[in-house]
Order: sequence, then C-alpha cells, then structure tokens
Amino acid sequence: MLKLCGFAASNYYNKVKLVLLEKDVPFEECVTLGTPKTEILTKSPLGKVPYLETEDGTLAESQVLVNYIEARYPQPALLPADPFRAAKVQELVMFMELHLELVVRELYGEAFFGGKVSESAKERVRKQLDKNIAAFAQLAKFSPYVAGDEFTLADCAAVCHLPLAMSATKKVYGEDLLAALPVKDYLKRLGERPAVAKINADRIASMPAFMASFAK
Ligand SMILES: N[C@@H](CCC(=O)N[C@@H](CS)C(=O)NCC(=O)O)C(=O)O
Repeated sequence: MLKLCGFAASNYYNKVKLVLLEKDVPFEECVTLGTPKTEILTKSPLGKVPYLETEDGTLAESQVLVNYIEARYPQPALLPADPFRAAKVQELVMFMELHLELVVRELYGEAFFGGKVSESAKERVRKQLDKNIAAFAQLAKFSPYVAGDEFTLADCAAVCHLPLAMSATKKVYGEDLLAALPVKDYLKRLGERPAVAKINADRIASMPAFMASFAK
C-alpha cells in the first residue's frame, strides 16, 4: 500500500493527501515529526516532506507524487484529457508553488512562528508578490474551480497554499494581498468537499503536536 510520509501541518503534504482522498486511493500515513533528519534524508534528498513510499521505491517532490498518483489511478481524473488543458492546470500549480508559495514562505517565520523578518526582506517579498499575484490573477479562473469548470490538481494545490498566502500577508503587511481575488468564497465552497474538510480537520488537530515539535 502507498505510504504518504510527512505531517498534516504541511501544505505540500496536504496537497498530496487531498489527491489520494479525492481519488479514494488506499494509503497509509506516516508522521515524520520527531524522525531524525538523517533518516528522512535517506528517503527525500533534501529532507523535505512529503515523500511517498511505493512498492517500487520512494518519490519526493509533491507535484511528482501527484502526477504519479494521477497516472496510476486515472479515475476520477484530476487532469483534463485534452493535453493543452492539462498543461494549463499544471501551469497554474507551478505558478502557485514557485511564484506565490515559495515567495510568501519567507514570511512564515514572522507570520506563524514568532520570528522576525527583516524590513528589507519584507520589501523584497512584497515587490515580488505584487507582480506575481497580478500574474496569478490572469491565470486563475475561480469559475467555480481555480482552473475553470472542473475540479483538478490545481484545486488540490490552491486549497492548501492560498490560505497560507492570505494569512501570512495579512499578518506581516496588515493586508491580505489576495483580497482582490474571490479566494475566500472559493475556499468556503471547496471546504464543503468531504476530502477538503478532512485535510483541514486533520491539519487543525495536528497543530499542537506540530508546534510542540519546535519546542524540543
Ligand atoms: N517543493 C517541495 C516543497 C516541500 C516543502 O517545502 N516541505 C516542507 C514542509 S511544508 C518541508 O519539508 N520543510 C522542511 C525542510 O525544508 O527541511 C514539494 O513540493 O514537495
């Protein structure tokens, strides 16, 4: 059986878990909090989660994981059959991860963990976000799903990454930089899907153990 390793506070872990749940694929979860980094490094070359243990070996990088799951369990499809439309979904995922999540991640220390981000870093991130959010707004549809009229892998990414971008920018800049987009309504709507409700509930339940793992 597939084993998804990581922890429920991780947006990348939750993206993959959501894909597995939406497809009703049987899987086990393996919580890596407290696992020595040296051990994780034997499975995931940068020590990052999630990673997926399969009968054939281990895979790292969440988008690789979801593309593997999509290929192995094609139904229900989370990518359009049309190659161009499928590529547009992947484009949206890449935009959210490279140009929103990875940029906003620099703020997490201050937004969520009681740290401090330098004023120059805040300014640099803000400039990048202003540009990248405008680009994302050109691609995102929210009609009713992020890539258009079908629920896709892009929604699995969006429901995990966008809330972090909203709350981190709100905390650090005093304004949600995604507020001009219909993200709140979208997340509310998507939150009604049982699989999305499950990853959100599991994430909330996991927070005390996650925060405690930093105190060690
Ligand atoms: N590009 C990676 C990003 C994964 C990632 O950043 N995971 C975080 C948790 S959300 C992590 O493992 N951080 C620990 C570290 O970087 O050592 C993916 O898509 O899987």
